[in-house]
Amino acid sequence: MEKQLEFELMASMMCADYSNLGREVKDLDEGGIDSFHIDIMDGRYVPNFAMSLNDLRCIRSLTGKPLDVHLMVEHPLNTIDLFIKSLYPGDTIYIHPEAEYHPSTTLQKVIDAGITPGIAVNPGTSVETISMLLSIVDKVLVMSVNPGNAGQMFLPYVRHKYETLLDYKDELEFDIYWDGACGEDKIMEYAPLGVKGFVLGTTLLFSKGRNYRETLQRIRELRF
Ligand code: S6P
Ligand code: MG
Repeated sequence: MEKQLEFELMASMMCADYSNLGREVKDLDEGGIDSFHIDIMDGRYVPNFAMSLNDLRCIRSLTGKPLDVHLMVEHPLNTIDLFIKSLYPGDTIYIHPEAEYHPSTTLQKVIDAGITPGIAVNPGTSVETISMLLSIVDKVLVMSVNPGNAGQMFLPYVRHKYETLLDYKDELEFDIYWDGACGEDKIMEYAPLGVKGFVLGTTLLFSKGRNYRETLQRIRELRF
């Protein structure tokens, strides 16, 4: 029998139209997005710059929905206070464990501040490498493309990692989120398996004109 599943949809705000960011946030908010995904890059950990702290603060002031801050920066401990200060309980910070000497120290700082702790896992990083952190974090953001850019091709070898993490998620109490090249086909395949949420960028949300409400509604009405 077909069924409707509950899953979260996040808007990748680096793909938004910055000529009218306020309108973008309002349309996504009213269109039914669950949270706003904020990609922060330092030009070192990844070869790009995306959104700034000012963009984050601007979006934080425009919506009451949660923010999902994805830090693609070297040594996030050095600047994590700036992000923590700009967020509310219920918001999330993801760090890349490879970017930090002592990722659990940084994650503890996030936890102590009442922000939801997460790790982002690169396509080339194995579950074994990050297994000790799985019991500390609430969320695991699995990268289906290499971090740094929107509009990239899905890397099929990450499928195996989703399967492994899905096996651990209940015992270690974390949720799995999808980031990169997310189309309806991926939601159809992975939401029923237990992936909790999907970051939507150019593949599904920002490439289809500006009617976010219609796009989000169509995704919500998918039958599994
Ligand atoms: C990539 C970043 C992602 C992208 C998102 C874009 O470094 O972390 O959040 O913005 O994946 O989606 P798409 O559909 O353009 O790949
Ligand atoms: Mg991201």
